[in-house]
Amino acid sequence: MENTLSIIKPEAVTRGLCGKIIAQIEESGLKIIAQKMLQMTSEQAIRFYAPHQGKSFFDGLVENITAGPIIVQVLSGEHAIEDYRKLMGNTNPVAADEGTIRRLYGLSIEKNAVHGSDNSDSAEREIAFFFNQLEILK
Ligand code: 3AN
Repeated sequence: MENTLSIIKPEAVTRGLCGKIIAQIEESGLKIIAQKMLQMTSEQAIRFYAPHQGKSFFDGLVENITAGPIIVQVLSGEHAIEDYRKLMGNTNPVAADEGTIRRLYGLSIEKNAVHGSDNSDSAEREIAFFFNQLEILK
């Protein structure tokens, strides 16, 4: 089994979309094996998004992710990383396939409702950023 980190971003949480997004995740067959709600500080966000440091959109990334509460989850599945990226859809909601989370609920490329790890190394780093082993179901 493979694990991936999911974030339901502030623009989705404040618009009351958590239930719908979580239902879509569950219906896809991905299993939620850890979940919590929190609000990131700027320092935490800068650390979390360190791989994007130097990119033109970095400051906006930090601003958006700290704008309100988020839900962080560990999702499990045989191909959880790829499956969740398919379920999320393209980074830019207007380019995302019909029925994907970002197409349905994303507002813009900056406010695209959800985050999912993009490979196994980042999944490991991102999961460890938010969860300790005791918080993740086996
Ligand atoms: P994804 O989340 O689809 O893996 P990444 O990892 O390339 O996309 O980018 C991380 C986040 O940065 C995206 N979720 C999006 O919110 C933001 N982002 C990516 N590309 C751009 C861009 N060209 N302009 C503004 N924000 C961007």
